[in-house]
Amino acid sequence: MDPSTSRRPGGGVLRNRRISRRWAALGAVAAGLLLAGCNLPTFGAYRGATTQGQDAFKLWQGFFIAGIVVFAVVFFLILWAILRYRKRSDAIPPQTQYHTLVEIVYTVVPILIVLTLFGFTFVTENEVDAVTSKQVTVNVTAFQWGWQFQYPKYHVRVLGIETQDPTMVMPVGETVRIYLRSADVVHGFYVPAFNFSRYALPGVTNQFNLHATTTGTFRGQCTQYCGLYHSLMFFQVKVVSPSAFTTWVHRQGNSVTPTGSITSAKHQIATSGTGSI
Ligand SMILES: [Cu+2]
Repeated sequence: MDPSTSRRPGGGVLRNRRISRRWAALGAVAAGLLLAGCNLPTFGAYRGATTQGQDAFKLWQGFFIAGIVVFAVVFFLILWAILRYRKRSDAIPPQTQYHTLVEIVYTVVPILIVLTLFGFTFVTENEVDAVTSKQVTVNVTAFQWGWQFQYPKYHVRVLGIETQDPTMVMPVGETVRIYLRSADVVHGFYVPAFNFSRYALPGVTNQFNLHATTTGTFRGQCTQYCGLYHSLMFFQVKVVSPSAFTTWVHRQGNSVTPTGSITSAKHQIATSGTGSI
């Protein structure tokens, strides 16, 4: 039986109302999910131990939710098309060359989604990359194969090679400015718990702020394949209270060697067995 013959007068209006109600329900669910944003799963990412990392995390959550919504809509449409237009007889259904409204919708909607995601990314990147006021400065130098963390204000230098991971100590609740350099080849400064990664490039100084919000010790590593012992190029970031940071600085002050090349410092580490010189 032709379905059109069973339609009652006014049936189209009723159907439209039902569809509107379904979309309203879907919208309410989406709004509820957004309002409950804090309780949403992490989708495999770190929540971020710095304000910059938390900004990146929120962006990640937004992207993941957008991906889920797009997946659900596409999956529903595929399923609907399969069921609604399944073969019911040998009769060839009406053939249409184009459908202007549908074509406009499936062109405009993806463009709007991309523009929206681009806008959120732009805002977040500006927040993460902002280098405003700072309380502590750390010069970070990557080299084959280790890290040097130098605190110019306190004349403290921490250096570690492949067998001894160095630890960068920083105070919680204060803004730390990092000046990142490489002494030889391209390296990558990456702290997963901070949701942050940046190139260390020879001849270039990259600068960024880190504002830790929780204390703890976090793993860091080089993310660019930089030679034989790249896989051993780890470091730690230890976030402590400001008073503990001051204590640490004073303790380091007794064994400071603020000058000297990385090569000579590496030799000292190898012979003295300490990563803090
Ligand atoms: Cu490296």
